[in-house]
Amino acid sequence: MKTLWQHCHVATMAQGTYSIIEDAAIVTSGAHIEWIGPRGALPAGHYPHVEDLAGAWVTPGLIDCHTHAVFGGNRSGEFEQRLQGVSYAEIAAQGGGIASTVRATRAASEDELFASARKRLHSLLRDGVTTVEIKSGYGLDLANERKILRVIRRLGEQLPATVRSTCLAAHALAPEYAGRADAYIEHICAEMLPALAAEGLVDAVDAFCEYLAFSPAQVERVFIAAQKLGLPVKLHAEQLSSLHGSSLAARYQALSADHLEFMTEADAAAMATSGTVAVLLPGAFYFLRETQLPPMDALRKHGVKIAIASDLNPGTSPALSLRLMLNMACTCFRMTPEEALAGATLHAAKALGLEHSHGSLEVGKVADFVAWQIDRPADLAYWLGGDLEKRVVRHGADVTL
Ligand code: DI6
Ligand code: FE
Repeated sequence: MKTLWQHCHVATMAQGTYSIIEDAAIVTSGAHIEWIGPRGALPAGHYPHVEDLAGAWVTPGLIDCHTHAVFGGNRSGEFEQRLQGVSYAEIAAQGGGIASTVRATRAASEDELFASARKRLHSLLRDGVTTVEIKSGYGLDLANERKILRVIRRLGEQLPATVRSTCLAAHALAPEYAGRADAYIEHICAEMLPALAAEGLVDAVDAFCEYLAFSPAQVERVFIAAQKLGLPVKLHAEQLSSLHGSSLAARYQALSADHLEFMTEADAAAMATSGTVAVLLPGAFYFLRETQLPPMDALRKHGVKIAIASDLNPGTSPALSLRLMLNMACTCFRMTPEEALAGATLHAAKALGLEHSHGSLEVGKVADFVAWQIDRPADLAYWLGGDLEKRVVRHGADVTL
């Protein structure tokens, strides 16, 4: 079906800037954008289906390119403990932290995980998200990683959003392999990744490169195994310390390196060369009360594309609004609202390898957009959460929740 959408202004986000069209019109044909421009230049013709957007500001549908939205239980009890002065390390030593989420996730059925993740995603989607990446990583064995990835695929089938699935089996050491990290990495490379990829459950492969997780040498083995399977890689890097995981990611043409508070200028230069997107996660920065800022000047100087994501997870970023992350990116990282919006649209699409079809409103791309009742695009990074009046269109059809 062909539809003319009008009575709106558009921030197309082409090239990662607002690229504003005032008094715009959009023609969608099926799932795609057939024409977009000033209404005065609309090609003459018959448009049987016309939608009035009531003066809205239209942006691309928001893209949350880094979440861990599928997990059992939650860790609000640990949050209370931490605020009473118990350290993250002490909590982990008592069996808390990632290990407690792994236990709860293993104990949950596929249906239970689906139901709890669906509610969290509902919050993200209500806030204008039309594409979301979800990582596994709380299963840490073949059966449980498979269970999580199957839930991710089901969410993609049942929710009005494009869902990309990332295998993060190398998130933490599986308890069965305590003291044998290299053997766990071997198990991931030789058994888990080939099996899960063959089942069509994996769009990309991620790992956690950190002194309390896996070393660059171990991550490199995971990257080599992923590339043998034809899968793109991403990396959690430089969140708590500087191991130059982001430079390693760049050497493997990673789609993105994420977190990055402790990265160096040389890491930024390497990422710029490989076109690896810097995914910044202000929710985790805020929730952990981190004080080390990501090197914004180096990222800008080298022209690294910057994305912003929620990192939605139970331990370090229980964030249910991507727009709130845009605000935090501006207040905490001193990004401009325009940079932040590019970070949740075009650059987030690139972090998922989807920049040719998603992330900006241009002819030929998918018709995923949000018509916001706001005064100007900066409002999206201005309000602290809340529920802005909007219409959400995905693949050319109204999917407002
Ligand atoms: N970095 C994080 O912030 C989360 N995972 C990661 O690699 C933490 C996940 C958790 O604490 O459950
Ligand atoms: Fe993460």
